[in-house]
Amino acid sequence: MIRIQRSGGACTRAFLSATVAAAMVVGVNAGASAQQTLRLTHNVSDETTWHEGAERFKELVAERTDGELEIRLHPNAELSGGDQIRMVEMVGRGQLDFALTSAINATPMMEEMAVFSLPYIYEDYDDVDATLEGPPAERMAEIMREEGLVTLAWGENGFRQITNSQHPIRTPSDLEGLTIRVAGPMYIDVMEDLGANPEQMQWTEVFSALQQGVVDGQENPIGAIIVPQRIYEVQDYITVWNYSYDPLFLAVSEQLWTSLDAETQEILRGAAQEAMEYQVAISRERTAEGLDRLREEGMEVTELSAEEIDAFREATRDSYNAWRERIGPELVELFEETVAESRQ
Ligand code: X2X
Repeated sequence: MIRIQRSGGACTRAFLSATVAAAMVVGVNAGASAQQTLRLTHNVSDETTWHEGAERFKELVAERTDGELEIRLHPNAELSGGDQIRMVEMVGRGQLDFALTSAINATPMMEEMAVFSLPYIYEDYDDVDATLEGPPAERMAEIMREEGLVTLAWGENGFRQITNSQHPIRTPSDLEGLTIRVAGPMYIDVMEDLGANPEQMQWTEVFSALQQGVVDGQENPIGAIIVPQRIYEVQDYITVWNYSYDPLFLAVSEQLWTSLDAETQEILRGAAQEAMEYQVAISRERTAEGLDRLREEGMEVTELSAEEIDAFREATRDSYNAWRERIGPELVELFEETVAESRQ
């Protein structure tokens, strides 16, 4: 049987809720096979590749613990009232067990997390993989651990592309005056560099905001989000500008983690890594086939030349430099150098 041990110490709310939950489950299932239920929260719909990755994790854990550990999935940030940022904080404090979410949502808690999504720090998947499979990812896991989050595996939201309802975007000046929904603080500065009006908003509110014209546009990855969440129903134009990459992480609250025995930890880590490998693969597949799908759905797709991309890189340089300071130049350099080495 897998045991979540009670540890001594202060009776915080999180401690109480974890022990009460564990006691309830044990109580209900007292008898032949005691089962424990843990909660995984994520902030997008149950049709996304995030959710498919979470389901794979749940299945692998059930299989490898002979059904003793059940992971219950909670999409749409439903355990934090739709708040995708509070959701991560709750896991850090031990109020929820697992989070599967994008680095951007952890940026308000740890500004360092913005390093991944600095404009044009990555050009392609090879750049991304060099950092996520090397020392930069290890360094990020240490930073997250200080906030109570144990990183089990990295997944993929993807390169974020911009959609809008007004006109094709081909140059920075095409963004002037457009109201663009953004997910986190760094993007406010990036959008301001481009002359757009950024508006930070919870993802759960974006579809209706686009539908009602409260905002003109938004930016998100194609395979993981734009296609499965049917953004094409409320947006006519998409530009593939690869301006910012966004990884997912699957993390467990440190409070829960340290209460688990080594065997259970190993099962969870292995299952998370396998599930996220799968999640990355399907996100890339769906992205590769996604543009055709979006055309079929009636969107006008704008693809950019290398020179056109350069114009966006130039235009966003101020926010890159400002965030370089906020994140910490050494950490940014670790990413930049890892990418540069992998390109040689
Ligand atoms: O809110 C978004 O844009 C999303 C779904 O990509 C994140 O969680 C950052």
